[in-house]
Amino acid sequence: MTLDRVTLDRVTPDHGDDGSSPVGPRLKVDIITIFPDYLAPLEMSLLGKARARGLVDVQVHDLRAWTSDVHRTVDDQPYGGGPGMVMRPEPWWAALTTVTGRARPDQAGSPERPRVIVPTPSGRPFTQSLAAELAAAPWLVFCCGRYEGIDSRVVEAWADDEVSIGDYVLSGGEVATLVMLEAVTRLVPGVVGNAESVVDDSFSHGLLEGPVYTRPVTWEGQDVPAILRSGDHGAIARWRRDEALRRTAHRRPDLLAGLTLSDADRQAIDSPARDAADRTSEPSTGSP
Ligand code: 6GU
Repeated sequence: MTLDRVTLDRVTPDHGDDGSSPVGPRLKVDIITIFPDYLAPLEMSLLGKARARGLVDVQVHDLRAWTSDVHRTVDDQPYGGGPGMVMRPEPWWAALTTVTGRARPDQAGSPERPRVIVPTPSGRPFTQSLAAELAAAPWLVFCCGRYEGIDSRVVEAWADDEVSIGDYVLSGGEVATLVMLEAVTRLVPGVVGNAESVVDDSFSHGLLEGPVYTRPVTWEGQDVPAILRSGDHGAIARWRRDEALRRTAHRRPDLLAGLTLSDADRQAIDSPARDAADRTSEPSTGSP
């Protein structure tokens, strides 16, 4: 696949049987990067389908289109010295004015203003609740930095959020943007067929999801827990919550701190874990 300046074109809605609206996408996304090819996975899977159905509209822009020198330079040495390079403000400023349709970040009068997000390891944590917030926005712009980051004057002026996807360092914001967009777009109404599967996910209740099973009932000498085959929906719901509580207590005790637990919940946590991974691994320290 060849991806150039505006590579992943805006898609015309096809009025599919999902009831997607002919009035336009639920979510518009612009991504600015020096590596448009990195965003190729956006064509695939659930998000690719959502785009084909016109629910989500994604455009990828090559930052170098807004350079004016023959070498299309996007970086320069950092003031104050130190290793690495910093992304120059000029191409970013020009890209953001074009993509947002605003001459300046604070321009009054333009009706629609996108939420501008800068992925960076020094950002605030990306969480399920931020994903839900972004999924409710009409328009997002992701600015993918490379090297030591983007000149801070651009970020100060344009960014609504600086966001990190975890406590490790990636070489650029592209993969972080893919991660965030996968989490965000599945929350856009109509993208995931079964709305319940979105609600039921790990983190939506503040707990990790417990183990899941399908046929056959016996595999490699291990049976599916009998309770899941009992037809007793109350007992199944209690069992699932107990498993979720035990798993969360073991793997992510930090998540439990923020929850209000019943006596039954506490009892589940205090009884021995039955999950294979929980039996064999060292207890979690609570820090990532
Ligand atoms: Cl959002 N960007 C980069 N470059 N590294 C990261 C990150 C983001 N989140 C965690 N590490």
